[in-house]
Amino acid sequence: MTNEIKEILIYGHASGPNPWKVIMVLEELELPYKHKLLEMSEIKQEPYIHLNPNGRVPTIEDPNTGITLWESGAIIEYLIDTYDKERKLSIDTFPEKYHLKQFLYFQSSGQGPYYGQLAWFKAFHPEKIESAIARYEDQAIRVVAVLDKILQGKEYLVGNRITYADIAFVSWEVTIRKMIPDLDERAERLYPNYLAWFRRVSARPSVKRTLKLKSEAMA
Ligand SMILES: N[C@@H](CCC(=O)N[C@@H](CS)C(=O)NCC(=O)O)C(=O)O
Repeated sequence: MTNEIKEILIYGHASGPNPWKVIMVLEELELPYKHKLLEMSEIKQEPYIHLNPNGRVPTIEDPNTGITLWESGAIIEYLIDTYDKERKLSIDTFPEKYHLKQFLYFQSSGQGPYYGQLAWFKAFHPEKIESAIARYEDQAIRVVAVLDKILQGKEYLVGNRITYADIAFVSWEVTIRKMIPDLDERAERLYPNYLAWFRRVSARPSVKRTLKLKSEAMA
């Protein structure tokens, strides 16, 4: 089936975690794709903002269906609905189908933005504002604690097997380790369910492949 599918074009950026989150799903589903890496300045200008007026990556263009789509969560839902017919990364039964969406929304609104703000205030903001750094580090750790509690006695977030819900979190979990370098050490003591899950999902060949592509892109 994969042979009949034309390459999906994804616009991304070397260091930004959100495009890599989508690439992990493309890799898992073994879909053909081409990754067009943009510079930060290109993301804010024509011709790219014609595709995505929000001036952020990722965006995909899928010649198989004619869709142009941005927002990484929406792209993942689209890829799952369109291409995961064998339910490799999804579950279609009730209530799991909705729990998958719950975790994708939690990731997109509860993990990504807090981790992103921590990265911004720690690494990019021109002034060092300790209260902002403390606020977002507290929030990042709170998200870790929530995940740890959810994962008590479980290997995966939904249905006791890997799904797009687990995959969606990994890219930001990798990035946040640069902002909280002792996170693994802290998690070993305080958040062992979370840490075991993070290591389990990160060990997947698709995730490892994606992270290798990312480090090559950043070199
Ligand atoms: N909610 C968006 C966030 C996209 C986003 O912020 N992407 C970052 C890269 S990870 C970006 O384009 N940054 C450029 C900028 O902030 O100007 C999504 O999930 O797709």
